[in-house]
Amino acid sequence: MDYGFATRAIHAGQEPDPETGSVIVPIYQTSTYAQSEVGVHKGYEYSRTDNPTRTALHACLAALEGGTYALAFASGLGATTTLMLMLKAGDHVIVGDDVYGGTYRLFQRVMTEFGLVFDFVDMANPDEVRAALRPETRMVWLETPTNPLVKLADIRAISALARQHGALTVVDNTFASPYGQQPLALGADIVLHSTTKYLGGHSDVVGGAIITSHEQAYERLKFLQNAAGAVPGAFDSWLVLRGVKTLAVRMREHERNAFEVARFLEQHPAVERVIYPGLPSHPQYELARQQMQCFGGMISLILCGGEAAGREMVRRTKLFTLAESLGGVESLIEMPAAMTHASVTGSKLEVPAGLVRLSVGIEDVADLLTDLKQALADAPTRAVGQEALVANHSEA
Ligand code: P1T
Repeated sequence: MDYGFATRAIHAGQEPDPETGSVIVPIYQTSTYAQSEVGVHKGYEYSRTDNPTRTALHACLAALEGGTYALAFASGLGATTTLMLMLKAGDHVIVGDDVYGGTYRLFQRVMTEFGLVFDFVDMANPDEVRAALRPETRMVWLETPTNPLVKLADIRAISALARQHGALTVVDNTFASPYGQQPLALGADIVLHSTTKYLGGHSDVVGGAIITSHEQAYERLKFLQNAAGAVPGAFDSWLVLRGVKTLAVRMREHERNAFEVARFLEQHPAVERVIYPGLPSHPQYELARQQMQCFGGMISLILCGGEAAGREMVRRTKLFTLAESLGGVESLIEMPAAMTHASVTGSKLEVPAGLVRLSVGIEDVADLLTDLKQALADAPTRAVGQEALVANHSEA
């Protein structure tokens, strides 16, 4: 039956246990499974290959992204590494010019050593993707919205271009979550998640996932998941499965709070620029409305006082904890250039030193606004800020 999103999040792959009636999928904390004769078993041999708790998570994640298959990994980067193992020396990958710093580091400082070739282009402009395609292009890799500049890519247009060329499109859907955006329905071949973020939702687990309906890609990835071994343990699989049950309600609250925070910041005299796909001021607002069902809780901003003011803001917030990561129920704040994206420094992907990133949680929004207000109380405002920005520039 074709259940709605919230129903699938709670039930897909999670029928009560036929033997005990357990309503919740048990944590099968075992590495191996008894065989009655050599090769005769109940579908499980060894937990790197398969584990029943992980199997339930696979079914649930596939149902949420509208895919046929899903595979869970020990981290988002574990999933990304496994996807790279589908390629061989000489293969070319087109990547967005704004991606998570760890993704860039893996591609540029690890995978190039194995002969893979990466081009980083502005995915906001499909013509740049078209111009970058080469005979040996095997994969187009995009984040939308991007981390940390919250730029969008037109999934439908780029997937169509890649498909014509015989290349696979991979969408890192971590920022939007499957509640906010369904890349497979828009033509993408593979969806990737850091389940550490909105899917887990409680900042208590590190994990990753790949979802696809592409049978050949799945067969290869399933083989590689076992062959390379970056699998999550049973308890971590269970934590993600539990987190996902409340994904729909959490995402609605993240979005509601993020809207209020974004509007508050947009009005604040100390704020130079706010980037949130739900704001009409976002340069790709129309695209956001077309391809996203929920704009999520990620906001980036630049203060009039530049980097110094940003550092002061993140030092002063109390409810917004200064920490890497995102997508949990609690609000976080960070400065990507010095933290999550330190590894893009000096590259084409370098992000503004003064950029501040908020992961808006689901606390009472009045408390979040009060916290931001006090953190910005002494920040340089527009007139003063112009001078500060000029000063920053001349230093560079
Ligand atoms: O941290 P890990 O579970 O390995 O996921 C990597 C990853 C992949 N894709 C995106 C879009 C991500 O944001 C991340 C991880 N990001 C952070 C830790 C961060 O604070 O941005």
